[in-house]
Amino acid sequence: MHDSVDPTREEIVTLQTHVLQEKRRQADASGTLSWILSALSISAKIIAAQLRRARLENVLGAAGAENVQGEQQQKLDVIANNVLMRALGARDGVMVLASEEAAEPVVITENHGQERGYCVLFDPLDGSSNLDVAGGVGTIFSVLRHDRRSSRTEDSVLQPGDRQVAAGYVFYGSSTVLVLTTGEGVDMFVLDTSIGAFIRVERGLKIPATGRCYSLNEGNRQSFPAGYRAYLDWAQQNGYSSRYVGAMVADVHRTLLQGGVFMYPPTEKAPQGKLRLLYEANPMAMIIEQAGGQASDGTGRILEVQPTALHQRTPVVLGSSAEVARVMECLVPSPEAGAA
Ligand code: P6P
Repeated sequence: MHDSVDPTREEIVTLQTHVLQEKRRQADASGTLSWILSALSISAKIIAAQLRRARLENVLGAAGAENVQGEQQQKLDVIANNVLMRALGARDGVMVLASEEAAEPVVITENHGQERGYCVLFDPLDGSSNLDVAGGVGTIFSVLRHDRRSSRTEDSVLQPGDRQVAAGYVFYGSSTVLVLTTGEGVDMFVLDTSIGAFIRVERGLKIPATGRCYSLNEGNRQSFPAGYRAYLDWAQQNGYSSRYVGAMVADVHRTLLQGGVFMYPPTEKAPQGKLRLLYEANPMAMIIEQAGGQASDGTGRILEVQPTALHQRTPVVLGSSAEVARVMECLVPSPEAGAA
């Protein structure tokens, strides 16, 4: 005998319904941001479908070119980038697109009339080197309003992360998960491929306040600044676990759901860290802070950094508040600690 299900308790909310609900809550919303989020959703579905068939259709492996980062582009990096450029470039309200795969921002339109347009920045396929081993990869996105004070339209992307109006990621793992914030909490959606829709599975997601797990590439330990090495000694003496996929979306997604701390410290090879501020660190920092966690560049909030270049990099320490605080105690010992 099935318990009677109260139909009003089991509301089925798709990403589209959720976006429309959010728009209705914001009196001045014109719907342009909703259109942009819809384009990101369509892009995610297309990319997910491409990834699932990559090995079968021989689109794995290197594309035979390097991106602006000097990294070997994977074929699917190029495919994912093209999908996002096409889907977003056709949407009313998009003024500038910026991608990890493009040296410069792409200006879609110089003027969006009265209403301010938007800039969308993205890493189309983060962690793509994991693809050849069927590992988790992701798309990371950040949405800013166009800054009319910018002398050049493309410079509008150089805004601190605090100015993001939306941010999130798509994790292509055992399921395709989209995690989104528009500044009022974090919501999570899972793609139901049988109906081609993202279904909301978490509303107001919060990161656990603690988590006895750290996530970083320990192969770089010898070139970490001393404070990071001191933290690792402390964590290992206190029974912490280590988890590291090598794809930021996978590592941050696990940290968001289970707690802990994810880091990419400065190294000799990457003195400013490896991760990019505008389309990796900022969107992830907004998600983590909106979920109640913290995101630092090792000295201060990532979201307060004033960018000076599209592809600039930053150290990253993000996750559960208590765990980030512990790392910061090692990086920036308090005067009391020195006196103790
Ligand atoms: P490493 C993937 O190449 C990436 O940009 C991030 O997704 C990931 O967190 C990091 O680099 C991994 O870098 O040096 O540990 O392989």
